[in-house]
Amino acid sequence: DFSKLHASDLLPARDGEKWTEQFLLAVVDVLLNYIKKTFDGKSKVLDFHYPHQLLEGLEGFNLELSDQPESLEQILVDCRDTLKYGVKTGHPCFFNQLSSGLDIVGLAGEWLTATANTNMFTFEIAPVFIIMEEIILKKMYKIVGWGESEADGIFCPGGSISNLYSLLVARYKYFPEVKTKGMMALPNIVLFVSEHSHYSLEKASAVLGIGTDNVIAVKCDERGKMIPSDLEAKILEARKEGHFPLYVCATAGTTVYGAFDPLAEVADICEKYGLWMHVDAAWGGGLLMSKKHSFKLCGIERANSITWNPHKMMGVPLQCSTILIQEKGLLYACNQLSAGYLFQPDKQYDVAYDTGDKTIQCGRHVDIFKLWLIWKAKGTCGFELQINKCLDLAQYLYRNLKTRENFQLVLDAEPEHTNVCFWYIPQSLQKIQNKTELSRKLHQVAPKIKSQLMEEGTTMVSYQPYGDKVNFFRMVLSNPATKKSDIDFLIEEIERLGKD
Ligand code: ABU
Repeated sequence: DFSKLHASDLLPARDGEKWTEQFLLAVVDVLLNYIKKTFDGKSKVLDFHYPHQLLEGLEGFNLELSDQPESLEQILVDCRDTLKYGVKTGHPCFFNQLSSGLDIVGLAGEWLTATANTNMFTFEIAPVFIIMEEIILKKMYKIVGWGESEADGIFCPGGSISNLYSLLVARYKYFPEVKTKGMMALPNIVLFVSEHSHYSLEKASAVLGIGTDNVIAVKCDERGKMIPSDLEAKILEARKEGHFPLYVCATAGTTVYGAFDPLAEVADICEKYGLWMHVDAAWGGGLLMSKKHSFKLCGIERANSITWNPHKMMGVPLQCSTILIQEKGLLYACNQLSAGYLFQPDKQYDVAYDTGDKTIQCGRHVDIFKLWLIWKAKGTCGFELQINKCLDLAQYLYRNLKTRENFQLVLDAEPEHTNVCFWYIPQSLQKIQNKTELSRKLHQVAPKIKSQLMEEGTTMVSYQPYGDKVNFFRMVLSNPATKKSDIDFLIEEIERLGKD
């Protein structure tokens, strides 16, 4: 019974050890219950409530803060309710996001990380984690096909920030004076991204003062792959107009279609015109772990920089994202400011291990440990197995949908990644001849089904319009816990809720 106990009874309180142990065991009990439910296919994915309901408070779950301390009993109830009204992103029927699953060893890694509660900016306060980061980054350089000693990299908060780093470092490589003089000292630089690339490249351009107007969209084919001839034409056009073509971002695994750009051809063009080549492999990078699927990223070894998020296909708990830079020293040169209070040059160890000065942050969360621990626990081959399994399931879904008359695939081609995009077309819509009316009605189908799925809490899958295509479902698989029966269930649910 924790009803008479408060935070002040826990360590460092005198005699706080016993209550600390009991309280933490009770918290672990709450977490274990949630974990068991997460893996129980019969449990709900979510218990959906609207923002106003959460703001008003639900059956003893009050999010408002009080001036007086609440009992530890209430704190435990709050822990339970926070999980209860959240979304079980590790549930085998959660298909909403590119990152899903709940890796138990990774979870243990997060618990340890939170317990260590340290900061990645200096070796002096994160010695073990810094060395782990170096070891894993070297492994990743090797996997992408770079020599392990001459490359560089850093773990950072998410793929968008990794992409921002790539542009920041590319700009510095061509114009180091930007660090001191700013954008006024530079010609009008432009960059090239595919129509299907992630929006973070435009965001990075805005943040770095390059401007979104200077992000040039390169056409894609019907599968969502960048068309190299259009890239070349756009580079030449930009040159003619007096711009400075600086950077190309190719994508390995686009967010919606899961497309892989032709990396070798993009590399040829970058080499020919002297542009920095970045590969956004936030989503597709995991396929490098698979002997069966890594060929889809052929040419990535020629990139100057790569974004790769282990929190997506590799199933590492959020967040775990990397930026890899082929040229060693650039990250430091670009970002180093040598703050005297933190990065003293006369420490007793090699201060190159104070990786904080490579970053645009100061404080940096320890994202490395969970990945290191999972890698230890399952080995490289464990990642390969889980990635192959997800790809097999995507193929199963694609082939299944092909046989169903109420479903239409957005791309009628075997999936390259785990993205499978499709429309559900209820019987009543199949009779409509007028294209405009059909589009208008079809556009409403996916959001309606999605909202019902969420209200009932049985499964979650994403949808979006794309280009000239009205709202369609985007199914993605990255959770090793998902089985064929979960895919069947999703299809049945869409049919159940969507039929006339
Ligand atoms: N950073 C892209 C994530 C998008 C998604 O999970 O759908």
